[in-house]
Parts: sequence; C-alpha cells; structure tokens
Amino acid sequence: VNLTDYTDIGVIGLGQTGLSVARYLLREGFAPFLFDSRSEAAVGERVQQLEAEFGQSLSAYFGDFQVEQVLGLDALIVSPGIDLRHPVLQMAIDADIPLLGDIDLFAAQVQQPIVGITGSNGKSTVTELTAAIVQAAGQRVAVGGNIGTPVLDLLTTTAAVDVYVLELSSFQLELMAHTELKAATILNFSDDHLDRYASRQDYEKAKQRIYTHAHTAIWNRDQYSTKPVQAVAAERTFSAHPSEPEAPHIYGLTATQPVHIERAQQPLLASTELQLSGVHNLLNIQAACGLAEALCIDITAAPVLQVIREFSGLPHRCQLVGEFDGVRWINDSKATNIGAAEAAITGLRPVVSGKLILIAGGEGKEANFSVFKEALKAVDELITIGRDGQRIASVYPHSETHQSAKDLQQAVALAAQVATPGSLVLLAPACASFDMFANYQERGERFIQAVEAYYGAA
Ligand code: UMA
Ligand code: ADP
Repeated sequence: VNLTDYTDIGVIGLGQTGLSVARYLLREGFAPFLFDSRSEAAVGERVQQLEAEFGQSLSAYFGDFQVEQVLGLDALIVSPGIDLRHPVLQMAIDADIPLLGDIDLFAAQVQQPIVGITGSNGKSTVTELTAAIVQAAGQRVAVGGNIGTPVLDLLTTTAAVDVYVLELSSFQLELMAHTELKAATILNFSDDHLDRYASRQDYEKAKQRIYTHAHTAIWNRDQYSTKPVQAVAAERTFSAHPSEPEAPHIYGLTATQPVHIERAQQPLLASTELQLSGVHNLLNIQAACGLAEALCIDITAAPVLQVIREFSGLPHRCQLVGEFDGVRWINDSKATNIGAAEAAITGLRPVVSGKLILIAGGEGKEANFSVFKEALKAVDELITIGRDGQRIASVYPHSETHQSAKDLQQAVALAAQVATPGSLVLLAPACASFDMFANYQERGERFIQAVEAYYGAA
C-alpha cells in the first residue's frame, strides 16, 4: 500500500481505529476527510482533540455517509466496525475507489516479523501468551490489533520491537490484502458475527484471508476449516487428540492421565502444572507454541516452559470472582458467542460437585442457538438476561428451572438463592453485551460488583 498514490483520503469511522488512522495520516502530512455516521454531538469532541493536537482544522462529516462526499475521494480507510455492505461503500467499490484497512497500512511500515492470530475464540489469550513466550525467549515484543491497541498506534512508541503479535478479527481481515505474516493461525470456528455475514461460509472466508501471505500456518486439526485453503510454506497443527507419528512437529494431547501437551510425540507440559484450565486452553497453549516455533524460538527452553506454566489468563475469561458460602462465582463475560460459552461449561462441569448455574443472554448477533442445546444439558439452573435471553431459554432442556432476570443484580440474587454449597455460578452470556452495557468489560465488572454487593464483600 503506497498512500502517496492518493491525495484525498477518507477515514470512515472515528472510533479507536479511525482516530489512530487519522493521527497516522496527519503525521504523514495528509489532510484526511473524516466520517462517522453518528452525530457530531457523539464524536465531535474527538475531532476537536485531533485539531488541537495537530494545530490544524479538519474536514469532518457526521451522520449518514453521503454519496457525493465519499465518491469524491481517492481512497477510503475503513474501520472494522463498519459493514462493507453499506450502500455508499458498495458504490465506492463500483467506482474503483480502493477500500483499505489499518493492518495493511501498518505492515507496510514495519520490517520486523509479524504474527497474526484469529479464530472465533481464544484470540486474546493466544495473543498474550504468544507475546509472553516471545519475551521469555529474550525478544522484545509489541501487541496490538483487535485486542485493543490499534496497530498504527504501535508505530508511535519509541521502544525497540523485535516481533509484533497481532490479534486480527474477521472484520480487520476483510480489508487485509498485502500483510506478510511470519506465522498465522485460525484457532477455531463457531457461529459469530452472523449479523455481518450472509453465511457462516462468508465468515470463514474472511478469516481464511489471514493465510494469504503467511509463511507458517498453525491450524486446528480437530476443525479442518481452520486449515489454509491455499498452499503455505510450512504448517503445524494442534489438537485435543494425540499427535500422529507420521507428521513431526505437531502438537496434541496425550490420551493418558494426567493429560499432557505433547510435541512430536514427546510430553511437553502436564495440564496439572498449569494455571490455565480447560481443554480449550490446552489448545490455546499448543497454538501459541506453534507460533513461537515459527519464529525459531525453542519452546522446550526452561524460561519458556516456566512462562507457560505461570500464565494465568486475562480478566473476564473464566475469572474466579470469589467463593462465598461454598459457592464459586466465575466471570466469563468475554464469552460473547456460543462456542466460548460451551468451552466454559464443558471445561468447568467436571470440577463442580453441586449445581452448575449459568447466567446467559444479551445481544445474540443472529446466532443459531439450537446448537447450544447440547452444552446446556450440563447446566442445572439457567438464568437469562438481555434482549435474546429468551432465545437461549427456548432451547434449554431443563426449562422448568429457567428464570429470567431484568438486570445482572437480579440475576446474581436469583442465582444465589438456588445455589447450594459446592455449586458454581458462571456468567458466560454466549451473547454480545451491547443491549445492556458499553462492552464485555463493563458487563464483567458489574457482575463482580453485584456478587460482592450481594455477599457484603465489596
Ligand atoms: N461507525 C460508523 N458507522 C457504522 C459503524 C460504526 O460511523 O456503521 C463509527 C462509530 O460511530 C464509532 C466508530 O465507527 O465512532 C467505531 O469504530 P469500530 O466499530 O470499528 O470500533 P473501534 O473503536 O475502531 O474498535 C475496533 C474494534 N471494534 C470492532 O471491530 C467492532 C475493536 O475490537 C479493536 O480493539 C479496535 O478496533 C482496535 O483494533 C473490539 C471488538 O468488539 C474489541 N471486536 C469484535 C470482536 O472481538 O468480536 C470484532
Ligand atoms: P477472543 O479474543 O477470541 O474473544 P479470549 O481469549 O478473549 O478470545 O476468550 C474469550 C472466551 O472464549 C473465553 O471467555 C473462553 O471461555 C473462551 N475460549 C478461550 N479459548 C477458547 C478456545 N480455544 N475454544 C473455545 N473457547 C475458548
């Protein structure tokens, strides 16, 4: 991507990404045209801040994207949250105006190896764990992308970087066409974001773009749709099953107890020595090891193994809030789709002696909840919240124990009332949070507060 080919560049969307793009363009001497379909009242302040920061006035347009303004531009840099099926963007495509994403712009500016991580679930965990491994191997690492730091902001730090580790969403990948990745993985697929894609196939196709210019692909041999559809220079696979003798350098789990992560038929780490729990995390560790090996890191080195053992995950992902009256409360607010909630239920069920009580619901993103039915069999009590809570309740096999709550406080109170010692209450909504909260972090924090308030522990 060579921006010097263009004069009038539009920045579509002024959230975290759009602002980082605008700053980048301003640093490079462009005078970008800024667009956000929300009102000026909602986003105007961000533009004023930019104007103050760069000491120049900017052309900004708020409200519905206007054809005459957008079609007059030479290139559009589009934020991931914006649906490329938007009629004005479709007209821009028809008019041969290039639509660009921030990842390609970033990659064109860096020489260091870049690692890319996508998948429906586990992206942030694998991103942080991979970064921790790279660091343990003595290399300087920077982390960004969908995890929260827009990639172009990574260019502004002065600290030296040896490797970039990026979490990439399907939305970011839709506009990634040229980025070369030293190693890339699709961790898994589960229904998600079907409000943005015509079909599951379209969603998978967007994620497959991660391998377009990847050197090494790390994929999940329990889900063949994660395998690159086109040839790559090298491959490694991971699985919940033992590795196969004919294919070296592949990961798996031993069939013997305690379960070990194995590499090339050799046990590498025992599940019992890890802070992370659940089979899904054993897969995440294998994927991170595969990515690190593609960077020529010796993952059998003692400091690397130690960092994996000590890695305790991220907040809002199966995080223990506390144990009160013999009841454990787990915050898995980041379970924003069915696959993530399933992983939490299946991972935790074996360690619950009392009831497993699930709090779920929210904005369902048009997912097909009938596939959630199997996992819900393991749930003794279901309490639903939010807009699509009823859609989950409608597939719940033990419907006689279902209760619906108007907010999280009420859900916590209802859960506490039905919990017995040895029970576990899990917030794993299987839905996005936007119908009730600003984001999954706020949902998780409100849950923690509600639990602490209920037990007077705050
Ligand atoms: N906007 C419009 N028109 C629209 C839609 C949005 O103008 O039709 C405007 C909004 O008014 C707002 C801005 O665009 O001002 C928001 O842009 P955005 O939705 O692209 O969000 P950013 O703030 O740029 O954050 C994005 C990612 N968000 C999404 O993809 C929805 C963040 O991932 C990411 O951390 C950030 O870039 C930095 O790379 C969040 C996310 O929810 C965590 N990701 C999804 C997920 O993980 O499931 C994909
Ligand atoms: P992402 O960044 O893809 O949303 P996270 O690492 O933040 O992924 O984890 C989100 C949720 O998904 C967690 O709360 C956890 O329950 C679940 N999860 C994590 N890893 C996996 C996996 N490999 N397979 C299925 N579910 C997973």
